[in-house]
Amino acid sequence: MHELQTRFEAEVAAAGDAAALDAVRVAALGKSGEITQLLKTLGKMDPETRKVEGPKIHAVREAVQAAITHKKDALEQAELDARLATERLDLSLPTDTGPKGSIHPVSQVMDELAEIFADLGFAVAEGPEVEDDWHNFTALNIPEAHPARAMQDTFYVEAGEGETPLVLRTHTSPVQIRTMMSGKPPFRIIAPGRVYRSDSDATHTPMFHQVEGLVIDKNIHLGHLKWTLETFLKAFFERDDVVLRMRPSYFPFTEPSAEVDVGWSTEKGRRVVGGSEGWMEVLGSGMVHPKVIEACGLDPNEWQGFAFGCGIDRLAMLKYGMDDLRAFFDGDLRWLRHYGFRFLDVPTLSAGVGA
Ligand code: 2U9
Repeated sequence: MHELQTRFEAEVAAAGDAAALDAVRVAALGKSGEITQLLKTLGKMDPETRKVEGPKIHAVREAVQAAITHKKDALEQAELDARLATERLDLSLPTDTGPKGSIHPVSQVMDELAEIFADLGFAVAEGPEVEDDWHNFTALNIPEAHPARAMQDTFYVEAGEGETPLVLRTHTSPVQIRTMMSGKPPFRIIAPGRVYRSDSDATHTPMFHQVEGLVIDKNIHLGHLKWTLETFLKAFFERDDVVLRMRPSYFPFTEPSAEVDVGWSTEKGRRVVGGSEGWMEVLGSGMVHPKVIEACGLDPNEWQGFAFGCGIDRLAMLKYGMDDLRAFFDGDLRWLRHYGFRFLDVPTLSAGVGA
């Protein structure tokens, strides 16, 4: 074996770290390294000698290069092994999380509603916010001349020549219409979401949130409606002393219709839901009008049910004590920090209704 190969291989083997190994590489294969210099002598050799010496010198260069590469890998592996053996990360240590956002009370209440109604066997249904006239009004037995269709209540979306007029949905009822038309009864759904009405003052915003519920099955009656609303309101307000009063009313899409009041009382100077000092209206409800069931392609003699609707923003105000609806949509960080919820806040009813 060539003397240079023997020497450099020994030096490579002795190199204890990357720096030492690189020094050997420079000494052997660098610009003025010994093997590089030796390679340069090839040019001055006569062809016969070069033929014999050339392969030998190249073999030396390759062997030393291979030894360096091999040693480099071994050193890197050894370094990694050493780090793995000494460095430990404690993944359970708390981290610096930086600024946090919060859950808007409307989202929080929507989650609470979904959870309460899931326990009662209801699924959550969703649909478009830009609706056609048929799904928003006609199918719900709201006649052409009904005031709800008037320009001052409904936001109309400009339609082109011959196009169906579109509206920003004025309630989430079209979601139930779509669900009934695309699925098979029985139905048990809630439809939470944004709705739009051309109205603006301390208690009305042009966009607000509603939740509506719908049950369609055989032999459903007003008793089921009352029990469901009572169970829902007790669970939502987290009190057993929530009392309900149903007053006859009128909605085009329900017959009979009832407005639902809950009893309130005064605690620490605040009016809270529960008790019976007075009444306040929280919901509208009724048995689904046979014409609505028929419009969805079902036989009203076979299928009937109940529906209800209520404002989510109002539910949030009543439960969490806000007094100005407009603040819900101002995006004021101080308000959100005060009334917002932490991400991991779980609804208090995770144990289930009736548990
Ligand atoms: C279908 C059939 C019937 C939904 C209903 C109400 C009564 C109601 C208002 C409460 C306050 C809206 O947010 S609010 O202004 N809603 O009074 N809503 S019954 O009835 C339906 C829905 C869908 C297919």
